[in-house]
Amino acid sequence: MKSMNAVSDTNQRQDLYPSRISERPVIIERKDPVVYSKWSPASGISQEQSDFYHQQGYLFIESFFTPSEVKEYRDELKQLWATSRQSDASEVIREPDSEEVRSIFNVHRSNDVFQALSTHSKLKNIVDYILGSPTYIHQSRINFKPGFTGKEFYWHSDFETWHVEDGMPRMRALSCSIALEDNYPFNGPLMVVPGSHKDFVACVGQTPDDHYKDSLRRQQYGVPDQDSLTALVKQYGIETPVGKAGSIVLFDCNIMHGSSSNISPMPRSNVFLVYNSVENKLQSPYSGQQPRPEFIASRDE
Ligand code: 6CS
Ligand code: FE
Repeated sequence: MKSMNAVSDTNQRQDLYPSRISERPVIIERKDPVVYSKWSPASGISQEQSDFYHQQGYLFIESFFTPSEVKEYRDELKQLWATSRQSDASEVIREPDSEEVRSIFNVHRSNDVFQALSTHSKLKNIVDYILGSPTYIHQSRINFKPGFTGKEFYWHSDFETWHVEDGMPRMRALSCSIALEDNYPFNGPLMVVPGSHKDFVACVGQTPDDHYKDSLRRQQYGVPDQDSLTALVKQYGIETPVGKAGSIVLFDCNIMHGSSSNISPMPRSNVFLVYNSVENKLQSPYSGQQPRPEFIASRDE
């Protein structure tokens, strides 16, 4: 019954950001705001920072968390890493070519420390300001990128996947990446194409069923074609916002981003928290396929 509803929903509603439908890539202009509230001194960031986020689609904040908070999160992360190596839980995602742990999903529900982190008031205040409403966690994960062996995340817009595979209707979500190790230009940090959040790159190719089982190890569908990427990077360039453990990067759901593998000896581990507006709850996936599991895309606050 559920899938019948999904199909009729899909037939009736308008898709503002169609992707993985046409055989040719197209770039569609963003139809949604970036910063949803009017700035005030209570917003948690300065007006300059808010304007920067609006223009560039991301914001880097150094020393956002205190050294003792960072220690608490890092100790917890190390424990999780150790226990998850033996685990066969579906929340634990392995590297594409080995059994090393790449990501652990759903940590805001499965772990008390990360649950508390996800509702950290200083962070939530900024997120709710940008998205202009109360928010909830759409996805949480820890990404490990150990020295020498940590693998890349190819270029993508998160929103493209969340729209097509999870049924997120509008661009009213953002990610917060929290550095738990020092990030350098050479240990596979996040790379963003600043300003690209204003363009939606519709991707080619049909989504295979249960795509997430492969895509979370190595994404091959819902990635932009090389000509579109070249055009974006020619226009906007690439930035690598890096800083010490405890720094954060807030980035819009549609900014083009990725990260390289880590052949340096320095590990890179981050916590990713994705917040979505309560006004932007998930519907049935725009692909018409089955929704991904709850541990990847929350349908329940
Ligand atoms: O699947 C997701 O939700 C996220 N993970 C990947 C590898 N790409 C899209 C999105 O960022
Ligand atoms: Fe991403």
